[in-house]
Amino acid sequence: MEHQFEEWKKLAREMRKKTLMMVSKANSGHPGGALSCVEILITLFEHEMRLYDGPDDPRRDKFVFSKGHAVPSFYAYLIEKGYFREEEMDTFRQKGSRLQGHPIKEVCPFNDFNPGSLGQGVSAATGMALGYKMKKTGHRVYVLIGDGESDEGIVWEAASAAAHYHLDNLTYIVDKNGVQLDGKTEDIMNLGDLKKRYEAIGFLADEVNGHDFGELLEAFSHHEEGKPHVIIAHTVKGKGVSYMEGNYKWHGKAPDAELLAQALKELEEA
Ligand SMILES: Cc1ncc(C[n+]2csc(CCOP(=O)(O)OP(=O)(O)O)c2C)c(N)n1
Ligand SMILES: [Mg+2]
Repeated sequence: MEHQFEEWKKLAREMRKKTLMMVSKANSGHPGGALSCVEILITLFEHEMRLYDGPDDPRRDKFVFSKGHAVPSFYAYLIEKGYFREEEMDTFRQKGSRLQGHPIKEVCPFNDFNPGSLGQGVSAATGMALGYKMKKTGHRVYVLIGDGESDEGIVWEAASAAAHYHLDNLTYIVDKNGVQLDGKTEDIMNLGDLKKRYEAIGFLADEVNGHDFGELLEAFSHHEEGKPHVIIAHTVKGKGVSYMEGNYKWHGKAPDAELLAQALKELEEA
């Protein structure tokens, strides 16, 4: 596994570099939340999800990128894996591109919902899991949620339904980077103890360091019959770039050429 982690760390660095290059080139996008979920995406797609023969395989597990604004690191992953050509990076957020500011399921592999309005992906993923459960297809559904996104009432309506209908084929992953659009989550709308909240509703809940592959793998291996699963992943917004880390100002702002160069250098030397 150690060898695997070394490979994944290299992949994480490349994903972070490409994320920043895309956002900088477009002069638009959301680097902070894209950088915080890199290890979560790698663990999901390199280990946890059953992808079988790829995006078009009807048997594969489903993925909802509910905090869809943070998609550049997912595009970077798909570029690294050859699902998008490297040149396509330059079209990020341009008209007609497959790489829109929020992923489009018709053109983005492994993306099973068109997100954008925060909270809705959680509700959609929960409905999908209910459908698969009723049809006994065996599909699992995974949804990536932001901590700021967790202010949305719809998240909690969905969570209640997930527990009520015993959706043990459903996993919520909360990217708890502590920061939302314009400040710290605890200052804007304190979420309290998320683990306890989910447990009180009826979830199996884990809390991990969301940059630690070992902890993520361990949490993903947990399962309890009849319960939906939530993994609360503590992360750093802007992870890997000194001037972005923990700073809400980089939620939705692109680095210029000079700051991009600094970021790429830091990632290379880390
Ligand atoms: C319903 C809705 N309200 C507001 C927005 C605008 N918006 C985009 S990102 C964001 C902050 C999200 O914060 P968080 O979920 O913590 O994301 P992350 O830190 O992972 O980037 C907001 C308010 C939106 N996309 N949808
Ligand atoms: Mg956040």
